[in-house]
Amino acid sequence: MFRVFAVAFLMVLAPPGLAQAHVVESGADLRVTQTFRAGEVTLVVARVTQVPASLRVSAQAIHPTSAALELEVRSLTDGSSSTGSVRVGEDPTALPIGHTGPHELHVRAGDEISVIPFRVLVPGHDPWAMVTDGAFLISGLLLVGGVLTGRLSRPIVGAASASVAAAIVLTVLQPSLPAPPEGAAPVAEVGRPYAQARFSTLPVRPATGAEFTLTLRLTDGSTGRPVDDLAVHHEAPAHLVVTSEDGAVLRHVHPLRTAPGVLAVRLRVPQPGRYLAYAEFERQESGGQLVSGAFEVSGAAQSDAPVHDPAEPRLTPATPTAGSPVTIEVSVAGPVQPWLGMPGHLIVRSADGVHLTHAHGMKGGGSALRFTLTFPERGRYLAWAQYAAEGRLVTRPFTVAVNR
Ligand SMILES: [Cu+2]
Repeated sequence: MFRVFAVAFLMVLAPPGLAQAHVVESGADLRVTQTFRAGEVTLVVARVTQVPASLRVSAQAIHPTSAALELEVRSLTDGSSSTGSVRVGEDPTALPIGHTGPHELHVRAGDEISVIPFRVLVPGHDPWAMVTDGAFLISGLLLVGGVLTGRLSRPIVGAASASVAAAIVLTVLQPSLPAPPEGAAPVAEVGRPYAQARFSTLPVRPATGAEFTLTLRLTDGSTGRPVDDLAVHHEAPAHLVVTSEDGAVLRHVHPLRTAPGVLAVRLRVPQPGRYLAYAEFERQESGGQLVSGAFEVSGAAQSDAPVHDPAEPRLTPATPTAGSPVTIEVSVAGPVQPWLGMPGHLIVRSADGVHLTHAHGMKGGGSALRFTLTFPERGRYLAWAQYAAEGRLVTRPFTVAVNR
């Protein structure tokens, strides 16, 4: 009883554990969004509490596609694997696994394959819990024994009190002596070096209206080796924003990991000219990073390209100032579905392409999404509010003038 109370108390005091978004553990499901040619899919790998287990994998999408995804889960510990297939919005498939530790989820859609590394973690064996339980058990036995025999002498009460005190001390110490989950990676002492990024397209000179592959190669700034330790943040290992220089075209996609340190996505754009590409990602145990590149598209403009519905946002203050936060409210029609774990996203690029920022929106007053951000310097900014509604991704462009 006392232990239950003490533990409950500690749970309130103890800070919540750092989110380890690239792992499958008893705490949370792993959600990874990937942009395939057929559409964007969020793979959901359900939590496990023990191994062997059946790993339940399902697929979700804003805009459901009927295409099946072929799945394979592979243990990097012994190479064992199991396969299955899943359709968006349907029941999860169960893939048997036998180990904790590093795994890969291979996802195939048509001729595209993404290999998603992740770790299976289960609660570790905690030697302190046994000691604490033992101490409480001894104190309980001493007290109960004393009451039953009618001899609650001072030595017995003293021994019981000592056991309770020892148990409390151990319980208090436990958060600083946690058992690492089984299957966890060794902890690096410091953050990782910056990743150096190189963007390329195939073909080298894409044509309007024709599919091309945009590839991002990441190498470690220290060793020059491929960067293959991206953490999943906002439900994707990397967020890629591609804009035409004039801002008329925007693509916000989540590239596939095609090889260690290589991320690729198939794109099609309607307008020729220069395009700016930005990728946001996070190495494990390190901060976020934004890298950029550019490429050229030739050919004639496609007249049948879908046109975005411009937004007329409400700004507070009405004239934003560089270096001070501004609140931007964008009205939405109809109920908003979560996308990448948030109701809304706002991408902001300076007209010259030097700055790119990304803000997350909360539901504001009435049917509006509210974003708060700070512009770094005066000038004209291109902005795109994005949210999911009625089974599609809505992009609402607007511009903001920052005067001083
Ligand atoms: Cu994204």
